Amino acid sequence: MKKLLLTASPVTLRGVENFARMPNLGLASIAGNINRNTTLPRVADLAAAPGCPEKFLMRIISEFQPDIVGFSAMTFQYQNTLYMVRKVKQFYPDIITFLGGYHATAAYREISSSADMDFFDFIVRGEGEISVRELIDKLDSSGNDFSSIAGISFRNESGKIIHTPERVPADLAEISLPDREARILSKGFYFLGGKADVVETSRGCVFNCGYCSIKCMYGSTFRKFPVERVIADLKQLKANDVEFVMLADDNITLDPERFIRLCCRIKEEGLDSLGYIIQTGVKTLLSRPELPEIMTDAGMKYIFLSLDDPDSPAADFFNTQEFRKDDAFRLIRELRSRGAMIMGGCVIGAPRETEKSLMDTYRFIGKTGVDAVAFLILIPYPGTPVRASLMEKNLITNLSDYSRYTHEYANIRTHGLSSERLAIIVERMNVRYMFEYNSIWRFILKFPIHIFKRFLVEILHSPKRIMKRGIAFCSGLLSRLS
Ligand code: B12
Ligand code: SF4
Repeated sequence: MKKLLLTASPVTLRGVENFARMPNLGLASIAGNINRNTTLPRVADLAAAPGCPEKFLMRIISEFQPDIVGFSAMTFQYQNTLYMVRKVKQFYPDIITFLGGYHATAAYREISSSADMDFFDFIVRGEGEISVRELIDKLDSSGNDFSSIAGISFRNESGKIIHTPERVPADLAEISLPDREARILSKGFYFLGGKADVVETSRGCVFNCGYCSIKCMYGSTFRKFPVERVIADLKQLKANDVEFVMLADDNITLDPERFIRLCCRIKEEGLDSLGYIIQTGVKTLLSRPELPEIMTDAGMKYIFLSLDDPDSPAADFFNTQEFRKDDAFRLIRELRSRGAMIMGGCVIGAPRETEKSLMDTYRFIGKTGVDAVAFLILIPYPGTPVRASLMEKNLITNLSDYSRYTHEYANIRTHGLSSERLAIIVERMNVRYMFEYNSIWRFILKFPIHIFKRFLVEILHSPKRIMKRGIAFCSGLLSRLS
């Protein structure tokens, strides 16, 4: 029997943590799909670790004594993951280490050709459920030839790096439910103060937004889990007193017929008492006029809406979805009148954007009436089309310090705006929006206790940041009053 410890990175963004901390679903899904006769899995999502996450990890390892430790990392988390895997290999050289997730999948060539590969025995690219099962079964057998396992990279016995062919995306009907019982840390995950978890209903997206990492993981596919499997998963969460469920789908309304069927089944099963957080775009939401009513009736009331300005010079460069602005205004009005809270996301930083075009985008978002917005500076993630294009134009100002690949930093410039200028403009847009369009008061009034608690956490953890924000807050307030 092999003991498998799967870990998710403790590095999170304060801005995100202020409203949500979601447990990692991918690791629970791997745990739910390994061979129980050969493997005992545990999942440690270090985002919720008490005290120092690195010390916590070492304690878990000394108690659980795993044979294999797996690390999951998004791009901005990779540097910290590297630090942790080094520690693990230093103290436990016999432990076999896996790296998986988005960064591993997008940047496996870069990682495997660097000294980092000394610390990872295997990189698992793409979906992990079947690769990990096959890999552990192979480790258990006497053979040392891993080249028959699709979607992995490793050093063979003669030291040569082998990348096996890509794994064909799995038939989702064959993926078993996630094993959330395998989680060592199950407390400390929330959405706006309520207990939260994550469920998938589909994987992938067929659009081609140039900044999106999804193609690296799933190619251009859209696969659906059977609706009854989703219902069974949701029932388990409801029985465990979960209040909010993030549906992890990239674009849940891509197939409107199926989405409607799902909403109806949620209602029929009384699962509409849960609050659902979904991600979608204007174009697919507009595809059926009855969608706003059906989805809000089913409890899908927290909507991350991709709201890239269709008239901005960014639209062509990012290749985002086209829609008519009037339709977007009408859609958002209707969703809000049905009790939905809409958080718009708008990526900016295309080469031809100027201060004037950014201001036009700002006004457009203001006119939509969304409850909140995040103006996000484009991140040139490895493996995305925009990275290649911006590299050609020499517009990436930080190519390799991935710890800064969060929307808090500008890692690019435009033809007319330096990184520093872009960062200042975007910070101002985000703060000004809260006051000019009153979104800050809507949140304070709706979730006063949660916001007060997060404010205290911020003061304790990052007094400097809170002071900076406080100054921005006061200047925003003053400009609102003047
Ligand atoms: C849910 C979600 C969130 C949630 C929760 C995140 C969490 N706890 O995991 C929230 C809303 C909090 C969130 C926030 C952010 N997210 Co997010 N998020 C997602 C989303 C939509 C779903 C993740 C998911 O559950 N997928 C389903 C599971 C089953 O798949 P999976 O996680 O990929 O895991 C599989 C494989 O990757 C692999 N695998 C993963 N880990 C490991 C480890 C090992 C050892 C192995 C072998 C295999 C393996 O096997 C798993 C099973 O097949 C993805 C897009 C997507 N569809 O995946 C974006 C995504 C992961 N997020 C992304 C980003 C950028 C962010 C933010 C930085 C955005 C921001 N504006 O600030 C923040 C940072 C959050 C933070 N930690 O502070 C990017 C990552 C890009 C990158 N290259 O790193 C993605 C890919 C979105 C995108 N389309 O570009 N996010
Ligand atoms: S619609 Fe969303 S998930 Fe699909 S490619 Fe664009 S950003 Fe990615």
